Amino acid sequence: MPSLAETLRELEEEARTALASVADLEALDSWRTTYLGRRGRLREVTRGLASLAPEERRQVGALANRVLEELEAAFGERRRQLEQEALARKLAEAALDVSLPGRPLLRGRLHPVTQTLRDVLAAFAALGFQVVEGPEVEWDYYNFEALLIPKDHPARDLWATLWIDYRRDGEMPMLLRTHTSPNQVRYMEKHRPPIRIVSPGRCYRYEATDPTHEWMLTQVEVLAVDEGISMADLKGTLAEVARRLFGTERRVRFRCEYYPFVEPGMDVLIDCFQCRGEGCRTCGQSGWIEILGSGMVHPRILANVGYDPERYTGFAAGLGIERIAMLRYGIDDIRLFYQNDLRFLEQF
Ligand code: YSA
Repeated sequence: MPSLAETLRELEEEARTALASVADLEALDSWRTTYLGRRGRLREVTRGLASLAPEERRQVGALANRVLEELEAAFGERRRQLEQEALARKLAEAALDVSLPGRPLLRGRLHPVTQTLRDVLAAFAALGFQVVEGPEVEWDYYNFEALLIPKDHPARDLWATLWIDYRRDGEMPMLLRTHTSPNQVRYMEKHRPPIRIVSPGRCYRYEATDPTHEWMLTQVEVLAVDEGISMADLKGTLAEVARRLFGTERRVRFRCEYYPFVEPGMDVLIDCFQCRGEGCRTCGQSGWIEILGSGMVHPRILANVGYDPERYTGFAAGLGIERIAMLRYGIDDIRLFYQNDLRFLEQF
C-alpha cells in the first residue's frame, strides 16, 4: 500500500493534469471544489496524518502544506489565463469588420415647395418684412367676417370651404382656413403701425384639382400698414420680389381683381414658362399664370381694428407658393408636388 507522502504526490500530479484540461471558468470552479474544497480530495488524504508517528506527521504535514500552496497558486494562474481568454473572445466578437462595404448615406433635401417658400420669405425679409404665423384651423370670423365677407355674401363662393364638423352653443363656425388673409386682422388687432409682415402657411379648399389647382396649398400673406402707403408701394414691392424670384427676363402682369377686403384689388401674373404666352394646358390657354392676389387694405378693416383710416393706409397680398414653384422649376402640373413620388422629388 502506498505511503501517505506517495499518495499526496500522486494526487498533486492528477490535480495538475486535470487543471491543464480545464476549459472555462465554470469548470475551474468545480476543479477547485474537487481538489481543494473542504470535502475535497486533498482534505481526504490529509485526514490520514493523525495516524502517523509525530516525526513522520511533521514531514508529511509540511509536504501536504506545500502541495496545497502550489495547487492554490496553479489555480490562481489558470484563472488569470481563462479570464484573459474570455475577454479576448468578447473583444473579438465585438470587433468591427472594416472590410465590410459601408451603408450608403441617404442625402435628404427640402421639398421644392419648402425651398420656394424659403426663397419668397428671404426676398421679403431683405425688404424689411418680419415673419409671423397663425392657425390653420380658423374661426369663420377671421377667415370671412372680419375681411368684410359676411354670411351669405356671394364672395364666399370664391373660397370653397372645408368646414369643421364642430359647433358649441354661442360659438361661431370653425373651418380650415382658405387663405392666409385672416392673419392680417389677427396681427393688426394686437399691433400698431408701422407694420411690415409676411405670414406663411397651408390653406385648404374644397376644390376640384387641375394642373394649377390643389385642395391644399401654401400661401404667404403680405401686409404693410403705415402713413402714406400707396398703390405704388404695392406694385414696387411685388415687382421687386418677382425680379428676385424669377430674374429680369420673365414678364409680370398686373390685372384688376375684386376682393371684398381691398380697394382697389389686383392680381399679379407671370408669363407661362411652358408656352411663353402662347396659351397651353398648363396656363389654361391664357398665356399667364396667376401667382397672387393683392390690393390696398379696405379702410373699414383698418377702422375695425382701431386705426384711423385717414392717417394710415396699407397694402396686402396673398402669394400662391406652389404656383411660384411651378414657374421657377418648369413643373406643368401642381398635383405632382403632393403625390410623394421620389422620382419627381429627387430632381430638386
Ligand atoms: C387678396 C388681397 C389681399 O389684400 C390679400 C390677399 C389676397 C389673396 C386672397 N386671400 C386669396 O386667397 N386669393 S386667391 O384665392 O386668388 O389665392 C391667391 C393665390 O393663391 C392665387 O393667386 C394662387 O397663386 C394661389 N391659389 C389659389 N387657389 C389655389 C392656389 N394655388 C393652388 N391651388 C389652388 N386651389
